[in-house]
Amino acid sequence: MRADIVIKNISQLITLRGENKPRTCKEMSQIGLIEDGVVAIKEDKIIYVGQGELPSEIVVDDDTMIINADGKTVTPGLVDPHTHLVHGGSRENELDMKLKGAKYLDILKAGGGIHSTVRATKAASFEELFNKALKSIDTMLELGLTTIEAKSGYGLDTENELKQLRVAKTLNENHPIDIVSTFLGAHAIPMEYKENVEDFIDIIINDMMPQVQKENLAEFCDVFCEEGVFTVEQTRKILNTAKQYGMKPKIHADEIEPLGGAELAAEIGAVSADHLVAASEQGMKMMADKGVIADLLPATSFNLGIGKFANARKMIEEGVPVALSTDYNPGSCPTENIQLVMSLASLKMKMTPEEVITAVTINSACSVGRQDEIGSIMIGKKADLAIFDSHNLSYIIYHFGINHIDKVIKNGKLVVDNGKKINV
Ligand code: IZC
Ligand code: ZN
Repeated sequence: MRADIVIKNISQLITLRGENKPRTCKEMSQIGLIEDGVVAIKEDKIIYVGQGELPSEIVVDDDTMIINADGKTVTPGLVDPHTHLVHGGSRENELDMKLKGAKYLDILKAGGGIHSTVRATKAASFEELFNKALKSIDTMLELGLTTIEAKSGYGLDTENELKQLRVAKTLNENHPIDIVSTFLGAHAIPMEYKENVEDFIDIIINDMMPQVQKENLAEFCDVFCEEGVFTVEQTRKILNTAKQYGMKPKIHADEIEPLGGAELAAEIGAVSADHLVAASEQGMKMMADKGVIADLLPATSFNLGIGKFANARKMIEEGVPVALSTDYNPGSCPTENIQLVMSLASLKMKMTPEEVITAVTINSACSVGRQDEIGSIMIGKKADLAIFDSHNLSYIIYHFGINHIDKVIKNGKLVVDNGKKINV
């Protein structure tokens, strides 16, 4: 078979080969490392993965692009399963409040936080939202991400929730990064519904959800289950209804207060429970039992400055599959940098480099339901690859805060070279 692209002399080829299932416990350390690795690609698929030279059945001709990756590390394209990509405005005004001691939930309660981004998102046109999000996904691509999840949640009315989701859909159709959409109409309670939350939930269920389904705008549904936002009962009702509309549940669970979000995620069979900084041990055990993925977001803990990180070690030891995300959003985590998240996961949550790379590839692919196509470097899978200018995996995590990407291949096409997006 003729190869379109060959990557050879790879110092560390991290395949993550194995079953297309979430990995936990010791499986999170089994990364399928090949030294002096070689990968061949035809069209948008991987056709060979091995060591040393290519076998004779893989034909290389004058048109084959040969990439010499001597001194470099190759991983599956990274996957970010939790972002709030599409939004208007920014919230640098909260920095000063935070420095003076204001808490995230107090700012929200006073009509700032998510509410201020809702105002900016409603005021923004489709084009403005598109252009702002485009800048962010270009950055994400240059950092090695090839698939991301993106949530709505800054419209909080039907028209503006749909506007956000349509922006994500159009971006998906026009950008190398694949975007998996999540409907997060239950992200905050609009100030005018403070005294009658059930009326707002009725709008989410009876107005927003049918429209989202009709236009096929979201695969997942998420709820911000938190003190002063949506209760466990309300979250249960919203997500059980979402299932009837064909959306798979995710939960912003136990981010700040231990409400029982982890337990609820297990009870309703959520694909993932995200944050879990305050999750109970019982909740973790229930998640392990039901195979709910823990999407952990250590850059959010870092930025909120609460000094508390999710107990990743306990989760991995209890058998919960762990994924990692940026949580890119204008409030609690204004960064697109998944490589910084990888360093924070290691430094602050004591995850090993092997566990970290598992968490941003196959486990995060599972968290967005794409494990059969992406998340590992195996014959037949999509040719989504990240090439790091680093002799080994540990160096990427140890040398923190910068972009180590040399090249990115998405769907079998070179889309980033020398760390910069190229026009394809
Ligand atoms: O805009 O503050 N936690 N949602 C739940 C967020 C953070 C995003 C925001
Ligand atoms: Zn979030």
